[in-house]
Amino acid sequence: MNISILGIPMDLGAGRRGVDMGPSALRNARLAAHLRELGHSVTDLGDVAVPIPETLDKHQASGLVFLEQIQQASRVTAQRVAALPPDVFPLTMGGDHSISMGTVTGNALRGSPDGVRTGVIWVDAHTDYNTPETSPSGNIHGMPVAHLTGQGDPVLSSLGGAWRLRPEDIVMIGIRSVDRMERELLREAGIQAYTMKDVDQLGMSRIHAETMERLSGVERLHVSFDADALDPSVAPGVGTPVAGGLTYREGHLLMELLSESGRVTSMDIVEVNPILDTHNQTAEVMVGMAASLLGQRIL
Ligand code: Z70
Ligand code: MN
Ligand code: MN
Ligand code: MN
Repeated sequence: MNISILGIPMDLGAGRRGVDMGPSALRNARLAAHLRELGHSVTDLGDVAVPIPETLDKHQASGLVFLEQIQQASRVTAQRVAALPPDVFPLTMGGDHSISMGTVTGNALRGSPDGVRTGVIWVDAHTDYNTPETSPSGNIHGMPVAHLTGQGDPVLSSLGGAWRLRPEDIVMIGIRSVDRMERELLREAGIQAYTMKDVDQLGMSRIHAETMERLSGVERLHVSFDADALDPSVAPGVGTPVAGGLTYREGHLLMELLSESGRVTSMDIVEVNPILDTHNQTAEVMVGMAASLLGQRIL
C-alpha cells in the first residue's frame, strides 16, 4: 500500500501546550520506518503550517478560542488530504483532535468534490461532540464531531461545502468522559458510542463486529485514534488523561481486527503530548497501533 504521512502540529484547539509536538514525537518513534518494514511504500509529506499560540491574541470577536486560525489550518489540511490520489492511505498526525475536522473532510472529498459517504470510528476517552453553546471549556478539540455533522459554528461546519458526516456513520469506542449537555446532543443525534463499560461487558471483539455491521453501508472508513482512549498507564503523554481506559491489548485487538477487515481507508493519530510523556512512550505505543492497523501481525 502507498501511505502518505502528514503532520498537523496544532495545539490551538487544546487547553494546554504540547500536542503541537506530536508529529515530531511520532517521527522520532520511527513511524515511517515501521510501516516500511511491513512492506508499504511510505511518503512523509511534512507538516501543515499552524500558527504558534504565543504569537496570537487568544480572544477573538467570535468568542471561540483561536477559531479563525483553526479554520484556516483545517481548510489547508482538508485540501492537502483531498488532493491525494485515491489509492493512497493518508495517515494524519496531530496535534489536538480539532485536526480531524480537516482530515475527515479531506478524506470524504478525495476524488469527489461533493464528498462520498464516509464512516468514522472515533477511538477516544471523550465524545468531542460539544458545540460552542454546550462547551464548558471553549476548546475546539472538544467539538470536532459536532462540526463534522454540520452543527456548531458555521465557519467550521462548512469546511466540506455541502458534505456532512452522517451521525449514523459514526461509532465511538473507549468513551468515559462526556459533558452534561454534550450527552443530550449525542442522544438526540443517535450516535453509537461504546463506553468503557461496554468494552468491559461486551469485549472488543464483539464491539468490532457490531461496528462493522453498523458501518456496512459506507464507501470509505476513517479511524480517528485519540491517544487518551488508552489507559494513562499505557499512554501517559496526553493532555487530558482519564483513568480506566483501553488496555494495550484492547487497543491492538481493535486495530488488528480493523486491519483484517480490509475496509479502513485512512487514519488519524492525535493528542500525543511529549511534554507530559516519559521517554516518548506514548508516541511509540501509537506507532504500534498504526502498525497493527496497517497489517502488522504477531504470526
Ligand atoms: C471536554 C471539553 C477533550 C480531548 C479533552 C474535553 C474534550 N469535553 N478532548 N481532550 N481530546 O472541553 O469539551
Ligand atoms: Mn520501535
Ligand atoms: Mn478527542
Ligand atoms: Mn480525548
